[in-house]
Amino acid sequence: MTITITVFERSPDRGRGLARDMRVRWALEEVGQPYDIRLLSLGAIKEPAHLKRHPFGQIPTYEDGDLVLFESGAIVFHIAEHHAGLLPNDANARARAITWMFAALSTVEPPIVERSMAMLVERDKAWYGQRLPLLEERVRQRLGELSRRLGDADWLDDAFSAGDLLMVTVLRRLDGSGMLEAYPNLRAYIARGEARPAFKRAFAAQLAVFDGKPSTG
Ligand SMILES: N[C@@H](CCC(=O)N[C@@H](CS)C(=O)NCC(=O)O)C(=O)O
Repeated sequence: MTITITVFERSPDRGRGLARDMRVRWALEEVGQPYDIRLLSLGAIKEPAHLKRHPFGQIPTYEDGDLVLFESGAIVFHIAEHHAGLLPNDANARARAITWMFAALSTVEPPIVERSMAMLVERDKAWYGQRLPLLEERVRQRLGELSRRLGDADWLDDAFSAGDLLMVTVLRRLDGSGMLEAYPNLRAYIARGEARPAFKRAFAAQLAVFDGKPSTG
């Protein structure tokens, strides 16, 4: 049974690799699992057929036979649990890698998304000028803390893991914001993630959809 994931038929980020199917594509590439894609419009993700897959009407989803999953973190975790390469075998190292997965999605991503959403939908509000610096300060706080913890290590906990995969995709959302400039080790960390052959294959596959040349992974 081939894995099928849902992705946007027209990428709102104009092919920058930020839509969250990128995480799933990258994880599948890391473990060498082929997959098909189901292209969906922004309208189709809110229709009953997709709401059966995803209660919140979003992408990505993951289908493998009878199993249907949503939430990029849960999907990456499922892939990592069933294939070698994304979680260490040692029990404690594995628990730490899973901790970093949660940290990426529940501690680092929210302030980054909050800032982007404000820039997208609150620009015309009277209070926008006062709110934005507060949101940026929250992002900077997390970046500073993460930067201190990473130090000069290559990855968050010894070998590359699903924790790094998620953290790199989260940090990439700040691309073009200028906010990463103050953290050279985080920029190098992102670049190390992007240099992985599996990332490059995933990025090319997502970009191909934006360019109108979709291919499966
Ligand atoms: N927490 C979810 C977030 C999913 C999400 O926000 N997906 C975006 C694309 S990256 C989406 O479908 N946005 C359209 C919408 O929410 O209507 C996950 O990690 O999978």
